[in-house]
Amino acid sequence: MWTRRGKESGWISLVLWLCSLVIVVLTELPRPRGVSISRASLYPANAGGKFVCLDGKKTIQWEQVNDDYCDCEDGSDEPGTAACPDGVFHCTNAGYKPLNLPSSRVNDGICDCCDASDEYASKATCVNVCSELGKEDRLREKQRAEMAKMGHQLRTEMSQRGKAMKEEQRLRLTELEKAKVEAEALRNEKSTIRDEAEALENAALKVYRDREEDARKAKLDTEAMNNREEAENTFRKYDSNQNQLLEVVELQTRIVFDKNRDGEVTVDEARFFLDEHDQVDFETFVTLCWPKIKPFLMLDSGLFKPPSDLDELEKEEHEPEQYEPAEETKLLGEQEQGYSLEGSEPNLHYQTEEENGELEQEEEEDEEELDDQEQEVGNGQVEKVEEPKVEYDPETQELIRKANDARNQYSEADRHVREIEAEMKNIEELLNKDYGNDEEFAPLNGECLSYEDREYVYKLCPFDKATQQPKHGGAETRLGTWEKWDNSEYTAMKYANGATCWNGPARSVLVHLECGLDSRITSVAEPNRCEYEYRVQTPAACLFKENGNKDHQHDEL
Ligand code: MAN
Repeated sequence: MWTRRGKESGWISLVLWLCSLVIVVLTELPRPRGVSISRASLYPANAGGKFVCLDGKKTIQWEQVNDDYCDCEDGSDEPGTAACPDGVFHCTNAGYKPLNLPSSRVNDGICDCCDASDEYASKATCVNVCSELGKEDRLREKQRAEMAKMGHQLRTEMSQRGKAMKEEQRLRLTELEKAKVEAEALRNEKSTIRDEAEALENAALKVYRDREEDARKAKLDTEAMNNREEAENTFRKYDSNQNQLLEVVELQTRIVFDKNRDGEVTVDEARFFLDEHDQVDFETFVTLCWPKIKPFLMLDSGLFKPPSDLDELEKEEHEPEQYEPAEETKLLGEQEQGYSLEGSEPNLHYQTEEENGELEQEEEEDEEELDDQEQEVGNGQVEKVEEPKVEYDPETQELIRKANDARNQYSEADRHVREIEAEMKNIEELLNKDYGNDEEFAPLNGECLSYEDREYVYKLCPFDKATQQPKHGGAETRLGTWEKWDNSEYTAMKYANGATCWNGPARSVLVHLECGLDSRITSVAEPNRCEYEYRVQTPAACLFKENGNKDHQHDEL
């Protein structure tokens, strides 16, 4: 009596035996040489001793089939010889893979079929090696299937990790959404506190600002008054006949107005300073003439100096004076050197001793003013100098401190909101990425694979970028940024918009994905300039189908 297991193995043996019987019967199925089993029915031996060419154009005697003479136009009467030019010879190759050959290879002295059937009448000594080849092939197929199975297992693990990672990120996103609401509420609170503190600070500082503004206005008023007073003094001094009018002749006696320094003040020179009038009253003098005369006198006193004067002045300090100034005026170094002043620009360097005294005092004041805002540094450049800090009363200081504190706290709260938003954006991008049918490619996100050839180190950071780094120095080149899957089967990725080639396109990479037990780049090529192809193996690409995994279906065995 058979046990259950015994019964099962008995059935299996029976099925196998029957299969072998079918195989033997099929292999032996009578048919002309070079015809496959599937086409045997096209060559019926019992058709009244006739054969109809497969294109139906001609009927010949059955004996003419494979008689080494081509009768049919389509070559169908000579499947087992080389007689017809377009004939096809079929090797059964029992135990291995069947093969169709161009019939010209029949008996050509080269063993094409592993069962030696193509060289039945040649000198070639072909041996039937189909069984060995079949064995090797089956072993290879078995190993491939095992690898595919293992790869599939690894793919499943990757898919589980990918799904878990996405789930984790979804949870994190929910957490962040909540945290964002809280952080925004805190930021609003800090914003209100800051606004209140700033309002108090502003109110306190306004007192100081108003004070400063009043001081500034007062200073301007004083300056205007001083200017008018100065103008009035100058007017009175030059109005020698005291008739309250300043006339051309009166200015002509003042050598300071000798613009071209020819030793005489001409009518034109005097009229220039009187704004082209022959005489002016005080009000006209203040508004129209004083603005011309004052800078002229200031320049004359040495307050404004042309840059080239510096050398001359330095020289003057070391050389004895060679020219004694005239009674009322003192001639500075520039005139000694014949420094010529043309046009209307007030460039003269004459000044009265009296003027000199007044203006020196002004100069000192002005220098002090300059000290407040700017200071000349070594190489003649002017550097801003901070105005002296206002001393605030303790209460204002406390309000400023509180406002600063409130501003800092607001910035901190705002920074926190922004950090949360940035993390949310990253997660959303990650969740929206297509990582394959089962998220199997997700674990590759964030990893980088590299590959070295003779010249470069190539990198691929899946879903991010592909790069190329020269091994012997030089900067890394971006070959492309993740663009998309290149097909719906998830077997090719596209990285585009890399660094542009000189006179060429932007670099790009096509990544071919193949099944492998680990993830790595197996080769890199540049088939066209700046167009790269990576081959990458990864378990994520191992799609094992129980029945459909055989690439080569044996149609006969
Ligand atoms: C570099 C590399 C090469 C590329 C040339 C194009 O040398 O990126 O791969 O072909 O530039 O000029």
